[in-house]
Amino acid sequence: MTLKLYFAPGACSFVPHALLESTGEPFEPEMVKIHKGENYNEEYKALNPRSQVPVLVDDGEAITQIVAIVSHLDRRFPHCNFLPREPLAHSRAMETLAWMNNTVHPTFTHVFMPQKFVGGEQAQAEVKAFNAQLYGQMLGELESIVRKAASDGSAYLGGGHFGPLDAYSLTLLRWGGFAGHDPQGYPALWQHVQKVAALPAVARAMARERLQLNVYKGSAAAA
Ligand SMILES: N[C@@H](CCC(=O)N[C@@H](CS)C(=O)NCC(=O)O)C(=O)O
Repeated sequence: MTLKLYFAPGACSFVPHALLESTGEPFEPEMVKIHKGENYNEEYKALNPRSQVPVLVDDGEAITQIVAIVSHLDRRFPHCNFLPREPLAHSRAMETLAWMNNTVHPTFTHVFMPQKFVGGEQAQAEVKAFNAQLYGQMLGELESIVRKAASDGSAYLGGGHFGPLDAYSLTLLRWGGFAGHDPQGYPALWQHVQKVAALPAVARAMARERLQLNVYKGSAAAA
């Protein structure tokens, strides 16, 4: 079995990257420089015609989309318990994972790459400002999710084991810094993310991507 992950530093590909590190199994990390447009070259487009990271290649089969990759890794490495086994807890975890991936994540994309959604500098500035404010509300929702997990006695967002919700929370709160939101404004989330970043496997993924946890430089920085 060979596993290869195409990732970009600081991107959403951090989620499978951290999970793969925590399996303890060998995998090949392949960096894609999206800031240099490498995801649009012909070779990469042959791998993923949508030109996005992450891509997980498992024994020659390319799998895209975080939700699908997470599900694949969960089945591939059942002993890691990336997702809860109990049916309702599993559905709750998938509910939150889907929300992170289909709502919170694209809201940040509107902040980071407004040019993907609208033309013209002024319209782009408006899209960016509107979504940066919306993103802050979503981090507030994530703060409530973290508080609820803690009050339920769960060490991690999916229950007793580190998993995709924890890795995604780290990524989303980091991105919040780029959107002008101080991570310390979300105390439970910030505390949780710091705990997750200290896990040896997560720390290894962060070191490979050279990630700084707190990228907040003031609210004006997002403007
Ligand atoms: N729904 C996709 C989202 C993937 C995505 O948005 N990837 C971003 C990085 S966070 C990307 O590759 N962007 C490059 C581009 O669009 O040019 C997934 O779950 O994999």
